[in-house]
Amino acid sequence: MHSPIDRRDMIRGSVALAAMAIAQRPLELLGGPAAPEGAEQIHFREVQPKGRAMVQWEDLKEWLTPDQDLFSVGHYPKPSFDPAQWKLSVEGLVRKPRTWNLSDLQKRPRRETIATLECSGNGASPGFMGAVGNIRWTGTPLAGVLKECGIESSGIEVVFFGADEGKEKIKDNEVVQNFGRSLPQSEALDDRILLAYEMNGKPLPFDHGGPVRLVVPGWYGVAWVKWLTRIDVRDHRFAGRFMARDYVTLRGEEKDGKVTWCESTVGPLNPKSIVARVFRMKDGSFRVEGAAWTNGSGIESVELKVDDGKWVSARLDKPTRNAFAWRFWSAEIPKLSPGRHALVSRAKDKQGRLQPSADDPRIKLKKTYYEANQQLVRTVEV
Ligand SMILES: Nc1nc2c(c(=O)[nH]1)N[C@H]1C(S)=C(S)[C@@H](COP(=O)(O)O)O[C@H]1N2
Ligand SMILES: [Mo]
Repeated sequence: MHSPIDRRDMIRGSVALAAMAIAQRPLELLGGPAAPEGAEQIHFREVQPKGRAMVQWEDLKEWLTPDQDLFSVGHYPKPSFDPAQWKLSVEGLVRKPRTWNLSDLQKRPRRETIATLECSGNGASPGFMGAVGNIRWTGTPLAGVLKECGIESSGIEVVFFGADEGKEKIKDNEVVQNFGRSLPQSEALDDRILLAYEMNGKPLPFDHGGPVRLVVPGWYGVAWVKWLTRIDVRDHRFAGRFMARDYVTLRGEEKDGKVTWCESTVGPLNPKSIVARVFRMKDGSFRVEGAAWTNGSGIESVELKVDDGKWVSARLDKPTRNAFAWRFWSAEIPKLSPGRHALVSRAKDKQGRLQPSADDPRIKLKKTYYEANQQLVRTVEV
């Protein structure tokens, strides 16, 4: 059993109080389900393991994920460099190659965005189901920096390298590589992509890629290169490990009774939702709360199903102009008979994409664990 108030809750509580004190903040920043008065939280039978920084769904209270609850993923040993000496170079097929330091970037136009960061492995196992967070990022648009350097038209690919490196065996060669991911030139010039130097209003922590990381709203985390030090514009598609060997989804596609297999690199987010918290209200009804997110199209609707019942519409929390942030949602269940019940949600995004069930061919014929956006069934006993 956990003590009713642990240190994290206290930190979270004080963050919430601080947030309330800033009354002039836009309403959308305060969004988030308050614990309903006099309600009793019902815990799921499936227990989410603790121990690693992640969203603990049953504790989900704040729309903006507190720093200490944000997961962290690194594939190579953490890089060692003096953050004060940090530099970013833009090179390759550009007319004016250039190097920036942190204060150069901070003098450029400042842009803030709230965007959900999700690891594409999130949801692949019960121990890794909170690798997502909704964060306020601040930085300068990448597009301005690229335009200033003047990308050549032959520069079809923009490759982003982190300072972290490791040995890779490629065919019969063992070579040292930096963490690298790329975007096609047309995507890289999207002015919503940031060279971010702040997270939730404070300097970007080293663990999350400080002093500067790439923030690619609407894309899976693997594209959000941390400890960004080099941008290389090239005339060939980049096929480094994290584009072409790892973070590749293998899916079977059935047509006319025949399955063809397709490998694709992990890119933009898929629609996803989760049942996070359940309450028994004073009047005996139940309230279910959760979150939903997708690529930049935004969430269109969330539905909830109890046992073998019909899908019913959930209420989406206050709209936000920002399609890259997750939406909180809630639904009321008038009555539940004593015993066990299965609760499941599904999100639809504005592109009309529906979150698939676990037995949907899109999931059943997916052989790799990335992009695990299948509906998650949660069980309660009342
Ligand atoms: N340089 C570098 N950037 C990286 C990674 C990495 O290993 N090295 N991991 C990526 C992956 S897979 C994810 S999910 C996100 C996680 O970001 P976070 O650690 O801030 O949560 O960072 C991405 N950027
Ligand atoms: Mo990831």
